[in-house]
Amino acid sequence: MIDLSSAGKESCLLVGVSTRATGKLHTEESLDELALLADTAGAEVVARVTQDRDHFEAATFIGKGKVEELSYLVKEKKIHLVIFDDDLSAVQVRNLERTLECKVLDRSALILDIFASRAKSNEAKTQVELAQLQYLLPRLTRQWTHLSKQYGGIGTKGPGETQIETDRRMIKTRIGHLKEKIERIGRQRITQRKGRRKHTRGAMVGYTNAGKSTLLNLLSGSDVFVENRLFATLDPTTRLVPLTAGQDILITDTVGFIRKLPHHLIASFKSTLEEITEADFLMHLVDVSSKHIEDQVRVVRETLEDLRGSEKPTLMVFNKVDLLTDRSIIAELAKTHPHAVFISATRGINILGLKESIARLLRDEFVENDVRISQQHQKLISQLYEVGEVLEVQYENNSVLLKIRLPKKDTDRIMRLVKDAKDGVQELP
Ligand SMILES: Nc1nc2c(ncn2[C@@H]2O[C@H](COP(=O)(O)OP(=O)(O)OP(=O)(O)O)[C@@H](O)[C@H]2O)c(=O)[nH]1
Ligand SMILES: [Mg+2]
Repeated sequence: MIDLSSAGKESCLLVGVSTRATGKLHTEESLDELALLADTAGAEVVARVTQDRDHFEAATFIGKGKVEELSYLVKEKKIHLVIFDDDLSAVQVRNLERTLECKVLDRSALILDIFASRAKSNEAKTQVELAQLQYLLPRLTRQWTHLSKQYGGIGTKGPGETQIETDRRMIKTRIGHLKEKIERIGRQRITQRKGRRKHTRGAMVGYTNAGKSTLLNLLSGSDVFVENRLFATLDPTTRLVPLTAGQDILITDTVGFIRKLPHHLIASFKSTLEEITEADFLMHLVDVSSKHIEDQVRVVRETLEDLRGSEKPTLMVFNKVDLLTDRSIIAELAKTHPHAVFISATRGINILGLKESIARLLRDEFVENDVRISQQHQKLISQLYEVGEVLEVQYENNSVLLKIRLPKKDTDRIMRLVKDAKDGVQELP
């Protein structure tokens, strides 16, 4: 076993493969990000290797010559860890570890490891453990067990250490328990959200490190953890934000996204991510100083599509304008994103403009309706109070007249219920 406490940081080597489809530049960018991930995980990147290749070896992912080159580098530079930017199969990891005689991880395993070290709350820990076990299950072999015990450190913490020795069946049972636990936590969340129904709710989404938590702190005067590293936030935090005189809204800040976010992670963070899908509107925060703006915007949009949150009314917010030396980018982005707002959360630039844009979006996305219902339909009346904001009430004979503001997306459904009530349909859902 290598004693990492005395050896300091684990030294690592990054490996990327560019195909004709992805191109060299894209691979380099993706490796830059992998280097940031490795740094966040506590490793020191000492070398990176790329290969142009249009087909992958079933046994080793990269070609034989490249494996030899890696093997040489690992010995020469005393490398503990080789990280591949693409997903590897269990067989590929096993073969590579055997030849290179060191630990081999892929990007998904690295991200899972970061999440494991970042998870603080019971909920986040449970979700990460579930994702790790699901990732591990098909990779669980005697060889892997042996290597993880031998090397320790990045990629082998969390449930790995305690669960790896137990058999597959026990892991499956554990997965079942974790799923139940997450479902229980999810139900508590629904109850909490119901309590917040009175306010319009927004969720902050964006690439990791875009400045979501910084902005929430500024808007609400709170103290959410902020750090210039990836995945500082795993647990959702909701805060009351004064929008205009007389209107407060709730904004939730949650986990950031990244390229190739492991599928298991998204699936097990379902209850956390529901804070996004259940919100009335989204603020998509983008780091305008990044070299890869459009790429990051695309990744966030694709992830939202997976979560079925892409239909929400969304305000694009370009943050960190204070870091721009070339301000022509703003004019360009304003053309492609006509309703976007440009701000700096740390410098407090254009925060008033941001609040005005949110208020405008809310005006555009919510509609006022006049509704007349017989007073006998108490259940429906209270439902209307739950879904919308009642602006005026009048009583006329046996009827109630409501002026109500409803989200556009709910209007059809609610108005259909009102019509059914009028037509004498007894059973209301
Ligand atoms: N220069 C500058 N830095 C900013 C600005 N907003 C945020 N930052 C910095 O960007 C880094 C990341 O900020 P966070 O608020 O933690 O970002 P996040 O989007 O919550 O990140 P995750 O929780 O990791 O997804 C921190 O070092 C912030 O100080 C800004 O307007 N200008
Ligand atoms: Mg954050």
